Amino acid sequence: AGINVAILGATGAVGTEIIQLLEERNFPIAKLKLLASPRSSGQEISFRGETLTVEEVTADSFKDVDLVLASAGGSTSKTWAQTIVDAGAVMVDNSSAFRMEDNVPLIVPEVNPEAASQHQGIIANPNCTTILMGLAVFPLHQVQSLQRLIVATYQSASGAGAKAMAELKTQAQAILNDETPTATAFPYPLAFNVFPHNSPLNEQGYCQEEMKMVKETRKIFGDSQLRISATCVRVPVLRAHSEAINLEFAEPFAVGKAKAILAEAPGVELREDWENNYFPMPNEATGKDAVFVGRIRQDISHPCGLELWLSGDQIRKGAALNAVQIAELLVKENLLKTTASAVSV
Ligand code: A2P
Ligand code: 11C
Repeated sequence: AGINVAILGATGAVGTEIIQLLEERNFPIAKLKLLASPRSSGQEISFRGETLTVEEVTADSFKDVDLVLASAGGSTSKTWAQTIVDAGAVMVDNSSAFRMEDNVPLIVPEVNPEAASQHQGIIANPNCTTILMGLAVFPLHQVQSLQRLIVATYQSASGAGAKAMAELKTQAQAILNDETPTATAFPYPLAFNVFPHNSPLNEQGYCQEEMKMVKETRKIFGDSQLRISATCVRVPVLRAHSEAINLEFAEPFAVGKAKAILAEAPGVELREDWENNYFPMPNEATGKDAVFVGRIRQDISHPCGLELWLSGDQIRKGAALNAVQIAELLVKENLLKTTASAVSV
């Protein structure tokens, strides 16, 4: 048999990685359809030794499709979601469009795979920073309930797509040539610079990216009261995000115990060499599936606090890999069917 799969946003940073992962992980595909905007219609992409042609997404695109992996931005997802569900396909959506909808499971397979069975046609892939944080924090939260989480992010250009990655390189080159860098994908030049995440600010002074970390983590952990505060910052790294995380528990959490738990945690790789001051770095996390976690230490300001540091590939586990793992979960649990039109989008 095999599954008919469509990738919406096949030419983007995440779409490109999804195609590679489907091949690498031998996902049981009967037919793969590559969809994007009219701009890239006709572009050729190779998959399993075959050359596939990118098509413009239209109302007919989803006929005979079982699974859509969407990564073309929130507005494109909103435009096509109902058509996809009406066609009887399941949509795994990488955008933020439906994440907080009650009838849309928001899934990190290592954390809350059981939520997949509740889907009504759409499953959302969380924000990259949320996924990476969830992998490191949930195994500890399961052992000792978390009281409060404070996080600061160091986010790469890839979070803003392929254009932003190209722009970072161009800007770096311009600066090395003593030229003035220009910025279009970002509001300011990112090369040799850092700035707070540029998503819209709310009345409390938090940007949208920060509130995604708060709300999405609560939904995935199934704890609507979890106290979280985030500061999201863009750094001139191409494609892996890092995070400094402070965790407060009700009781002291022994550092050795936390390390032992994280050494066994799915999707996590412990990386620390204290003698050599060697800890996770985004350039080493790039292209890797695991989230690298290290620098786990007692918070000297709080007896029940732990500090940790992580780096994880934003495009891979932060987006494409998580989406493909959700697809694998749907196949494994026989959930690749939908009660068409049950979802309101
Ligand atoms: P295209 O290459 O035709 O613009 P990234 O996040 O790396 O910028 O990628 C965004 C992806 O979403 C690309 O594949 C892009 O296709 C696709 N995309 C953007 N806008 C649309 C749209 N209106 N309809 C379909 N695909 C879109
Ligand atoms: C960033 N995390 O790094 C964002 C991009 O909700 O999926 C992805 C936004 C999202 O800027």
